[in-house]
Amino acid sequence: MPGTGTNQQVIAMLDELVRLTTLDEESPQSFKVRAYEKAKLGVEAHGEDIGELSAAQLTRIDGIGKSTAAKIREFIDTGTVDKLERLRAEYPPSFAELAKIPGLGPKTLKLVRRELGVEDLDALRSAIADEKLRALKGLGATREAKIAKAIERLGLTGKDRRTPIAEALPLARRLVADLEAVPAATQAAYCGSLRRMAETIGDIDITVASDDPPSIMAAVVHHPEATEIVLTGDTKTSFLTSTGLQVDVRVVEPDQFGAAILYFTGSKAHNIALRQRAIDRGWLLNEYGLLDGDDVIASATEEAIYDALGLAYVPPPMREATGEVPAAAVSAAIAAAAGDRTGEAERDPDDRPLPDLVELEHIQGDLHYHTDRSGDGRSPLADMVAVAAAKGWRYLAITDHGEDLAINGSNREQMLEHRERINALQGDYPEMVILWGCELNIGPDGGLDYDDEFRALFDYTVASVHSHFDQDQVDQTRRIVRAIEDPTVNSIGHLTGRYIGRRPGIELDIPTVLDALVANDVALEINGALDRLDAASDVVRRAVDRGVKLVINTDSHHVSELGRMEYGVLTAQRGWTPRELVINTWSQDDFLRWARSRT
Ligand code: DGT
Ligand code: CA
Ligand code: CA
Ligand code: ZN
Repeated sequence: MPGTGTNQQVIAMLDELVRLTTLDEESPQSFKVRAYEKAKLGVEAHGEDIGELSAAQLTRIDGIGKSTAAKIREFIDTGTVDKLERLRAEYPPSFAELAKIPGLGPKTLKLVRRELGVEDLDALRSAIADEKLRALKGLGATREAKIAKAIERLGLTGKDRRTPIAEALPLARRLVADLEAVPAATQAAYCGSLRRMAETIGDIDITVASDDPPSIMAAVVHHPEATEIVLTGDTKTSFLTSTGLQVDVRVVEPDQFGAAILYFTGSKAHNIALRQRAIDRGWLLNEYGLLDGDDVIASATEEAIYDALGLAYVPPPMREATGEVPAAAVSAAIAAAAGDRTGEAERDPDDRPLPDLVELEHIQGDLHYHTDRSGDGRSPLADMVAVAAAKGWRYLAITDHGEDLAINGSNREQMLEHRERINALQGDYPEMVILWGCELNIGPDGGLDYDDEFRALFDYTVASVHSHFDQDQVDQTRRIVRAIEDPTVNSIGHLTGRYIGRRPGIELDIPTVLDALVANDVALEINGALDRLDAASDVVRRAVDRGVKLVINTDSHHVSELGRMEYGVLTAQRGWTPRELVINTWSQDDFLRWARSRT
């Protein structure tokens, strides 16, 4: 097993077993599927490395049965699992990915394969175009049309297919960690749209610095997640994962690593703007370096290249050629003129520098956070509070679901009892203020849980949409504005309720919503869950332009989910968010003063 992250690789393996076994058994409810799923949750919740555990020891972990333990052991020892290999042979990635299409369950999918010989997306699309699906037993024209629409919605269109960031980013991080651990590698990074925090990804681009490319290529070819090798050469290998996602791995010389990751991060339009600045100076910029004839001006780091081009460093999420290059030039000019008053005076006030961007280390607390008081929460209050304190947070809002969210919500008595338990914990955490909060549910007409008096009791609230996604834009906008205007609401959670690649969010008139947020001094959440990233970065940027206050949250439901804060911050950066607008970068005093002025 290469390098670190054994648990992560086991989780990925179990995930693949879940998907392929669901297809094989034709049901997500099958005993085997549930066994793999439970084992996956067990490994996720298990804090320590499982690489050295025997099969018998593995069964002592919650959720892992005897037969799954044997498979995990087989995987750790041999890098593969016989059962999985057989499933992969039966359901290759290009076929298995069709199971992602809503409305095309395993039974139907296999029927379509058997009757029409459909083995991949292109074949499925032409079968639909030829109206062949509707003729199959139990299907019909309506279902055929639904499936066609679902394919469009997923963006699963042949070469243009895009993968949600929630699937691509964890995989890319595992691959980078494994490649960095190869002795021949000096550095590794994922680049491309993924490093820019785009919501969907065409393919994963990984760059590795090494003097020994063959060793790196060999490690890539033998990686357990490289299901199908597309091409392999001296310095580049491309492969497909089990879900059909393409990964390109390139090896570069260590002293050219900066130029390479700059080039392969893009965007293409950003690269073109940089190259133009190089040309204006009589130089050349490419993936090997910034060059003046045969002389290398800079190549080892991105910072050195930006600096040589007279630019401040541009963080990857901003590299979309939407004004960041001129702004970086202004920033660099200001830095160069620091202390030189004449230079400062001559600056055109329209020439705006890069914002004083929010960073992960600025974050002081989390303000959307669940415990097992919520029906969908998976860790107890004491554990959730302990991991938050370990992060060094100065404030934390416990926001379990209000009573309107069927099954998952809590009634008044349960909430009041919860307050007692929260208050009892406060004494153990003198550095961190723990707020008794609530995630209010925004009803179809904008109404909220409980009544005005009871809601006013909470120290802090986040109000969010969890249902009724189909109303028109006028009604949805009115719904959200009504919630914003409620005096007991501090913030709006996951604005549109979208799940990237699975469910479009509600339609809103964004300027109207942003104006209401400013007028009522309510904060807009950037939810860091990778399948949400909501509000999206383009909405965030419009919010920033209007001075809307923002809050970056994890919406954690389990102690393993606090890492989402980083994704929220990167999304904020993609929306050009300055630190001062983000309320959870504020000091404890400033934040509490603001929160209390509202409710
Ligand atoms: P994706 O994969 O479609 O989500 O988007 P990217 O941005 O990752 O695009 P990709 O994978 O085709 O290429 C990775 C980066 O390589 C891209 O962001 C910029 C750079 N690149 C690729 N082709 C060109 C090119 O023709 N000109 C320039 N200047 N840069 C390129
Ligand atoms: Ca890419
Ligand atoms: Ca690529
Ligand atoms: Zn929540």
